[in-house]
Amino acid sequence: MNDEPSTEPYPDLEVGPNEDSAVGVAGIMHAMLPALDDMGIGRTAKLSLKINQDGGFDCMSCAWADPSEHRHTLEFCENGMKAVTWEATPVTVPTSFWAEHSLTSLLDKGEYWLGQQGRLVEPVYKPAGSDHYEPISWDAAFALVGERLRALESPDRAAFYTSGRVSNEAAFLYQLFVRALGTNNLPDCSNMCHESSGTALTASIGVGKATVVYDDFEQADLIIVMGQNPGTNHPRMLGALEAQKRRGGRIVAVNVLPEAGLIRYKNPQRPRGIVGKGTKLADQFIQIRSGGDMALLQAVSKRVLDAEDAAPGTVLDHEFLAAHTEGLDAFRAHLADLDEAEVLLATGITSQEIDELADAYLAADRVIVTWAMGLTQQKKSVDTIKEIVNLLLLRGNMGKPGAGAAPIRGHSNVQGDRTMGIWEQMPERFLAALEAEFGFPVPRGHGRDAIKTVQGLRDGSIEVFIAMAGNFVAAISDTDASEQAMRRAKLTVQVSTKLNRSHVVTGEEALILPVLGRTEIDLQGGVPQFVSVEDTVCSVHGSHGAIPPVAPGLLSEVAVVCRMAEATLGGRGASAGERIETPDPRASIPWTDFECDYDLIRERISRVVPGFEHYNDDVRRKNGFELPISPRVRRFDTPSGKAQITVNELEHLERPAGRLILQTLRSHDQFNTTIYSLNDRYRGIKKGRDVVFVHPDDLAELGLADGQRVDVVSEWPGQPDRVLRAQRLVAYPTARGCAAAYYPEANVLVPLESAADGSNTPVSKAVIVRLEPVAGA
Ligand SMILES: Nc1nc2c(c(=O)[nH]1)N[C@H]1C(S)=C(S)[C@@H](COP(=O)(O)OP(=O)(O)OC[C@H]3O[C@@H](n4cnc5c(=O)[nH]c(N)nc54)[C@H](O)[C@@H]3O)O[C@H]1N2
Ligand SMILES: Nc1nc2c(c(=O)[nH]1)N[C@H]1C(S)=C(S)[C@@H](COP(=O)(O)OP(=O)(O)OC[C@H]3O[C@@H](n4cnc5c(=O)[nH]c(N)nc54)[C@H](O)[C@@H]3O)O[C@H]1N2
Ligand code: SF4
Ligand SMILES: [Mo]
Repeated sequence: MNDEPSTEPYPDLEVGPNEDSAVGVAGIMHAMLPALDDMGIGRTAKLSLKINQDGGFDCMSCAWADPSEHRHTLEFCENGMKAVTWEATPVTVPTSFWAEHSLTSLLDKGEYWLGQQGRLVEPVYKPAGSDHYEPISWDAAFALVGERLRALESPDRAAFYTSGRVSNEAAFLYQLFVRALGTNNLPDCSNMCHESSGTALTASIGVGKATVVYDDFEQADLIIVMGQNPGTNHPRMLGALEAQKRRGGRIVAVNVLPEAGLIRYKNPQRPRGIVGKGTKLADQFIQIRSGGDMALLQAVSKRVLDAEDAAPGTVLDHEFLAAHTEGLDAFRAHLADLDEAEVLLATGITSQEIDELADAYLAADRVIVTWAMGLTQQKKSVDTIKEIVNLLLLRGNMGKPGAGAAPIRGHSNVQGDRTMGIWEQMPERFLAALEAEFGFPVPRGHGRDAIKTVQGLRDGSIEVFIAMAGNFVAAISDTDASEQAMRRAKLTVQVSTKLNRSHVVTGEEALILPVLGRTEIDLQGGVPQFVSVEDTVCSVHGSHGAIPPVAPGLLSEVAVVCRMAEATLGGRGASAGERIETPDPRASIPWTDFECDYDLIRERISRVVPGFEHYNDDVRRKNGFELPISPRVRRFDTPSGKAQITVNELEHLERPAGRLILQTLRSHDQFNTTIYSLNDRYRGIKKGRDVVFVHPDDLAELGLADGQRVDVVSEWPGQPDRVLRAQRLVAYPTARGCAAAYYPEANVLVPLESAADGSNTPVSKAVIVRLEPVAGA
């Protein structure tokens, strides 16, 4: 470990009461004023009218879907506007910056400051032994990448990270390049995010995606929102929830925290949202103990089965179960022994609350369950999500309008990236199709995921790390260990729009390759190109840049991939740096053509990826097209052809005496590692991030007080303590025994070894910590 994990001190921190409603005019004002300030009126107006519109650009923030019909003139939310403003700022990093700032000096700067420096506009290179980046030409930069990759003993000694903002077109070419090079080392942000959802859903229903479309939300009788804070992270989802409420639907929120957006919503598009109290959203709010969801779901399923026993033939959807599922009997036998006392201990709620949820479930013909990180970043995430599927299947809540499973994705194109092959373990079907289309032997062994990449960097088996977007060292768990590992790399390359921590913590040699953002017009040979993305309900549509690039000479992500590939593979071979004998098909992948005309990329995709057969036509349709998802038509592509009702051993997190279970989460003014401002309006925090939220009764029990400063210490057997220094305690209505602190700062506390069973996702939502008062504070 480093001696002192770095956190920024915030001398002006203010703590006020938390709020119980989200958005409204205040929200839009909060977004528009900084936008006007940073971008000016012309840029702001142009971008506001183009965001999420047909023929405009896709909001680069979250993966929430756009309405299929009836779009508003202004079709975005507060946090979408913050993301646009952050990217489309006219401020750029000047050439003098690199000479003025050593890497060592930049280590003291936080993500907020780094982002404030503006857009990256020229490629820069840090030679081995130097403490500074310096400008480098594009050609020299690509030549260097090619040389270093070809010099590797094996392509498996490089890892190629992707963050979920990357377009389908760039992602497809990137994985093509990586597989042509000869490795499946394609870790991505999904490994830290919804991997658990993909793993569970694929096992249970044969596909790792949502089984609902946009319009299903409005038609649901009941929506259960679990482990998700939509008011901040998917704000326009509140509009869909409000629409469902207006049709008489019910909502149950299951969360550790009373998040404002789950309780009440003031829709700025409707008069009531501007002047009134807004719409009450959650009919029932279940304040669950961290990690208690599996117990809750099993307990509800048991009540459903009991109801069936009491009135045989009337409760379960027998027709559906018989035709489309297997495993019911074993499930029933397993739940017969469910120990209610253990459930109550795991969830921290009462039997009556569980009854109420079960009654709501039984009363509804159409149920959707949505979830996000509160469920996926737990030790037992995969089994928990399988229990969601179990519950839904019991009453046939899949493959009918208004019903289904809906993991709500994070990054705006994280799902599309996976569809395009960004995954270290793509299925054989995809790899074979890629091989047939391009004619080179595609590697088959599984590659490295995010955690295994850090382990490879640490033990020296990964020497080159290349990242398409993202901020890997800040996003991955165990910051100190991960940073130390990254420093062992021979070369690190970051393809980015703005500065972040991953540019500062580098390998021996390092490159930053700046790219166009989604707001910007992408001209190739004078012809504007567009890209495409897939949202959380598998709808694919185009994204067209709206404003001129912030500086001349920036390349698109597609161009960067093409040139990197050309410089690496052009006539040269996959393994051991050997020359590929022509006509090796790898040497003839037409990278230059792809760079000039993105239709050519989509044409190749249409021959490799199912659902994209008419890509170039379909993507040009108004509002794009929907991918076929088998469970929506009650087809389950599991080995037996049936949806699996699974048996999962109940396990919950034990909390040792004097300890708390800490979750790491997002403030309202950040996008992952990007910090827009130091405020977290709904939770009452201003001008600072060095806080830890704890229940007042737990504070009292631990002999601590609101306002006091504490070191937050995480423990892992056999390892030295990990410490987040001097956080201000905030008495907060979280579930008892649970605490919360902001990600990415709190990543210093998450042990690399602490990962979800089956998905290897870092357990970012359940870190056992103790709080130690800071002397004199
Ligand atoms: N503005 C903005 N939008 C974003 C992002 C952003 O950073 N900013 N990030 C994007 C990305 S990549 C993602 S993945 C999503 C993340 O979207 P979320 O998953 O909503 O993000 P988190 O802030 O991690 O919030 C986790 C929620 O789960 C709850 N929770 C924690 N533990 C448990 C538990 O054990 N059980 C239950 N039931 N609840 C629990 C927390 O209290 C919190 O409300 O948002 C995306 N959208
Ligand atoms: N403790 C803890 N850790 C977590 C989480 C948590 O809840 N708790 N959440 C996890 C989750 S869900 C995720 S998804 C990961 C996120 O991990 P990442 O996706 O790696 O992180 P981001 O902060 O989204 O990446 C932001 C950077 O992307 C670059 N960027 C932005 N836009 C573009 C673009 O258009 N093109 C290019 N090339 N670059 C761009 C910018 O340089 C910016 O600094 O973090 C994970 N880590
Ligand atoms: S809900 Fe998500 S995608 Fe939609 S405008 Fe808001 S931030 Fe952007
Ligand atoms: Mo995410």
